[in-house]
Amino acid sequence: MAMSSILNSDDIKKALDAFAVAGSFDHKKFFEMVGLRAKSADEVKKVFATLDADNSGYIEEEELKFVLKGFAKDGRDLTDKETKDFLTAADKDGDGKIGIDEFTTLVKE
Ligand SMILES: [Ca+2]
Ligand SMILES: [Ca+2]
Repeated sequence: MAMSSILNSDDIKKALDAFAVAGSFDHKKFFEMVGLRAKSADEVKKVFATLDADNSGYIEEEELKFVLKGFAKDGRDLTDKETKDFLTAADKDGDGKIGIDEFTTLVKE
């Protein structure tokens, strides 16, 4: 599933540019800029499936580090701190990975 079939590729590019500097990532603003907040639960689910590279049903810390590459091939890696902060914000049940319910909550909150 290509992200560009769900989200507008210009919006993705703008969002990636906005957080191009290492350490500047803000998932709330990012999800808003790429238009994900306005998407249906079904579309959010498709985005989740794309980011879950190994189809484990969860986005693990290793996948989260490369989450921006899931949106566009030239997306940068998140720093370790950005990855940890992102995971902490998303992982409501504390199992160290992000499930679909947690992802949906994160996108919409
Ligand atoms: Ca996974
Ligand atoms: Ca979790």
